[in-house]
Amino acid sequence: MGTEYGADQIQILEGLEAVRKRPGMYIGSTSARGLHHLVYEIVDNSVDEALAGFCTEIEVQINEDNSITVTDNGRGIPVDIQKKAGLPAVEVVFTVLHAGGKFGGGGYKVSGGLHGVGASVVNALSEWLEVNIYKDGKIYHQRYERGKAVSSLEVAGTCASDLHGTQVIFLPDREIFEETVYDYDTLRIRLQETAFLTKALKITLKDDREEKREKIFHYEGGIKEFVTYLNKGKVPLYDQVIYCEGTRDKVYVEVSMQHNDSYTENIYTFVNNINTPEGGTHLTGFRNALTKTFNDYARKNKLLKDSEPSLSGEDIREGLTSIISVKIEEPQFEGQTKQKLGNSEARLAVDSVVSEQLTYFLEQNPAVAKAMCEKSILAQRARAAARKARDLTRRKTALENMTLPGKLADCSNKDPEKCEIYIVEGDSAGGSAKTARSRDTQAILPLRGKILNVEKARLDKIYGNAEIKAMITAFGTGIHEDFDISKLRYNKIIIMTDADVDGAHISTLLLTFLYRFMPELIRQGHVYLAQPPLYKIEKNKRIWYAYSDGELNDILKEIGRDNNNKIQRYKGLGEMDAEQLWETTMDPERRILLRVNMDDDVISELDLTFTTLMGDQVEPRREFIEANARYVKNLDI
Ligand code: TTJ
Repeated sequence: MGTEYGADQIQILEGLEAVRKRPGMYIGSTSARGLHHLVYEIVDNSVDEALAGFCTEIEVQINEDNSITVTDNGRGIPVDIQKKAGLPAVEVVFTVLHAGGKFGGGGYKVSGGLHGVGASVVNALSEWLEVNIYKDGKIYHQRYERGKAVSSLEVAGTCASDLHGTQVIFLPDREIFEETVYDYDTLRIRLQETAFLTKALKITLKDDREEKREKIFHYEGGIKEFVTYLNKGKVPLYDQVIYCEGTRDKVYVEVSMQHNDSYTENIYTFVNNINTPEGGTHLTGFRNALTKTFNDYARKNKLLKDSEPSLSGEDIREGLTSIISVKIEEPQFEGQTKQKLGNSEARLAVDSVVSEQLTYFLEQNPAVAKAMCEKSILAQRARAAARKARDLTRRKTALENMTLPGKLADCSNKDPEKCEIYIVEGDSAGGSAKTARSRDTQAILPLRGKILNVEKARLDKIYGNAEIKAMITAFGTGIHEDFDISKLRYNKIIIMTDADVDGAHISTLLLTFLYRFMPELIRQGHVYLAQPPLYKIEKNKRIWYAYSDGELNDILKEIGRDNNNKIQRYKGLGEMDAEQLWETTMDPERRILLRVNMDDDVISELDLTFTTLMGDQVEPRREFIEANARYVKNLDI
């Protein structure tokens, strides 16, 4: 084996060559994102085995050389010869394109999402990959290099006769990937999400590199615990997490939900464990059921008088955290990014399961029903007030072309592509920035004091807020359903705050606003954080700026640490004069900008930071501020 090539083998090799030639077609990208995708592809096979009821534990280990080991305790990939290919089934899994998930038949498969491409693609993109299968007292082993088998499947040893499972070890190919260092937190977030979605499955993540770490994710309550986790740091409106579960027309439905005292809706939907950020039929079914069931209950129990209007879906969903998870045999994905569920049977199934079980829940828990109803009625009133305020601003747009805010020092260039706007904390820093800027392309909008936390205010108050109004008019795009990216007046929106804890907090509040009201701006990469220096070092009339403590040390090492340098620690933007501000933070040739990212694949770090950490409780918020830099990843110079 491995030396004689039949027609089948040649086809196989051509298939994997195609993967190596155009990796992006198969895993989306060869950046860090694609690198992490390899792990998900492999782990998804074990999750399928768990969904089939044969695997209870998965361990993922990042090894010292950034190779990855995935081990499960499932039945083990079949090792018998597959007639069609004349090869052991396991070899087919790793060498034939799209062979993944074809064994056993039936059941729900995780693979099938955007890049659910199977193990052979991971193999093709790995410098080497080894598989060990524990089955019937034997350990089967095979090794591949850049997709090609370099040994035949052989029994490499014996094991206890009741031991069973699969282990895969692979090293992503440095010839293919621009980034080959795994990020623990990226894997942690995704694996935790998978564990929440797969009730009782235990997933261990180990980091065996310099900084040893280990985390076990194991949730008996599944998505019920997911909601509790998402509501951490907020005040729940009632103690219970409502949970509905059932199967209709072969669609397995699970829904969990709980209201908190905030005003935002946080609903995450999944199909076969794959996040569907654009929603789809399962979400529609849920919304229908919730609105109808709740109104029916409220009327029947006189929480709503006959004379009062029905509560809208939006009113009922205010402050709702919910997970909708369906498992379906043949999911159909629609929409521009193929992230929206299209199967109509999913709508009917979710509607039916939720209607039935929510009705029962409300009848059993009248106090919860009452709390939900009171909150919804308040939401309804606030929405009416907000509508009035918004209609006013809308009319303005139509009639007088909306005047730009007075505090805005706009740029003279009229080509949005070339323009950028600095959102600056405080009037004094705003003043320096106005002097420092390049008038042609840089606009400055100074904001005063604390920015409103949109997670903790109702719409009417938000629309009435001067700073928020100023930003909305300056950007030009409108918000929510009115949002129109083609009207964006600046290609870059740059948040510039002091490099301290207060500054970090203000950045967060601003990002929260952008994230909730104009998420497309972040998604399309228009939002940046300016990076003012932390230190100025002066020696013999020469000046250095350091943007981190590490950099300060490097500079001091280079120029020598002595009494002749005067080191200045910048406490705020205000301590810099206009020229310094320009040199260090605003000059497009010299500044450092951090682009704010949003990853739609998983409930992103950004999402979690906002949902878990922007709430009322003090401790998580402090944690957030300390970890503030984490959700800002791409470096753009
Ligand atoms: C399929 O149906 C027959 C019995 O074995 C089933 C199977 O293939 N199970 C399975 C595959 N468990 N674990 C895997 C697997 C694990 C890893 C880490 C990687 C791959 C490609 C598959």
